[in-house]
Amino acid sequence: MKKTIILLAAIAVAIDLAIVAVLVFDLQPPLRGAVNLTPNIELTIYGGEITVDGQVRYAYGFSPDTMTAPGPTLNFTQGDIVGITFVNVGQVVHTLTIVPFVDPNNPEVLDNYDTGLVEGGDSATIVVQFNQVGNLNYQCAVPGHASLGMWGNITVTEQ
Ligand SMILES: [Cu+2]
Repeated sequence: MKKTIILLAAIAVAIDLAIVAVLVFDLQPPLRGAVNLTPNIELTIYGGEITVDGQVRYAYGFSPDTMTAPGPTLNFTQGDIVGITFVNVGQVVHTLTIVPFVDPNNPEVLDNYDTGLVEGGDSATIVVQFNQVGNLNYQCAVPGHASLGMWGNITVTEQ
């Protein structure tokens, strides 16, 4: 009986601490991805292969004609819900994947922040809410593609 009371008290304290942590430290995920969020920004990013100084590079851009390796920096405001449509205008399969940092071979791929594999000529849309001020990246999750330039910075600034 005494053990049960101690256990219940411990659980109550743990719940209180969790509530305090959320209230005081504003612990919220840096990103929230879900199809049922309604975007306040719609963005189309094109990706594919380009040639720079005779070298094949993999690139992103705001239009098929302005793709660069690395791709353009995406600037958002905290709380923005962004619908990102990735259009693969290249020949080989690519992704657009939001990551904490660029890793060409083993990126941290989370379902809601990843278009999955997009064939040349196809497109895919992800919806992401940027909840935390700071820096993130986007990249192609196909191994080696980020090394060829298929990545970019994301900045999230205060409201
Ligand atoms: Cu790629």
